Amino acid sequence: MSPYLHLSEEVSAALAAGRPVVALESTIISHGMPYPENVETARQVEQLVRDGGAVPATIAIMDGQLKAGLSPDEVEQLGKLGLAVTKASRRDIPFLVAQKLPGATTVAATMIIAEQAGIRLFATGGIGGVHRGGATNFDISADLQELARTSVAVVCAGAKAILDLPLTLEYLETFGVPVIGYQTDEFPAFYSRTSGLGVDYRLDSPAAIAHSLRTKWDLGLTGGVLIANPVPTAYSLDAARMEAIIVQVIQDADAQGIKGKAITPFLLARVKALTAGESLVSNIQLVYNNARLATQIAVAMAE
Ligand code: PSU
Ligand code: MN
Repeated sequence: MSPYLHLSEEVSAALAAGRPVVALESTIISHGMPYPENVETARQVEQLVRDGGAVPATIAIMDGQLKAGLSPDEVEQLGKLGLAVTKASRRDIPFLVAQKLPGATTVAATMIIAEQAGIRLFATGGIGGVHRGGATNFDISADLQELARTSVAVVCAGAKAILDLPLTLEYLETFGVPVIGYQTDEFPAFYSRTSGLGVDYRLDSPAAIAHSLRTKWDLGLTGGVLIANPVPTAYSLDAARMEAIIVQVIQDADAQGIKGKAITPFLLARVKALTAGESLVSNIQLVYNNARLATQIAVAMAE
């Protein structure tokens, strides 16, 4: 095991015994939601994973180590520091470790650390993707490249409608990343259950998903898999209404010259403001829903 990797006792014991473990990211804690909802959500997600019979491994960079499994104090720290913690993707990992600075791991960085730890299932809210205008501005999340190369399955509610969803799916197709729809034929759009776009394979049970994942990796086909799980109906927001809000917030970002990795957190916060907090409620519920499904798949894979 890498000397930089630090597993909590609980995570380490579960992995050694072949018991199910679910990875969770920390950018969503520090950059994706406001305090204290972020910390409350992170704790609740861990509880849901435990209730489902798996061990949660929240992942972050701290004290010069890649950590899988955080203490409640560490989660609190990441949530309170918020934007003061560096948003860490693949490129950032060595510098944060070398300088012993904290890093909130994105989907990409969380996948890397999960794979090193031997964790195959990861639950989040939504992945990064090709941004609108991506064909000319090249704003394509490093999450997509990570899905192409790193063998971890990511359960998400699709990609946020702030992105260009058709281009995001094209990109995944080019890099051989399968997109599974859980009990749906449609790729969900994060706050909404529908996008008008399809998935590659619809699978209706955690066991069927577990079987496909095992088969892919047994075949020697390395790389990630995207499992798209629509937000529960009760928390789904109207797609047309969200589209109008998103067009507005992207204009705000352009007008304020927001660039690079600051864009996603900026857009999320603006959407929350323009929906009077409704988007945050929806965001929290879809994360819970994804944690439950990832746990069921992890349990099925351990059987
Ligand atoms: N989805 C959320 N909230 C978030 C993110 C995704 O509901 O905060 C984060 C994830 O950590 C994802 C990152 O990896 O946004 C993508 O950022 P970028 O577009 O800069 O690659
Ligand atoms: Mn970007």
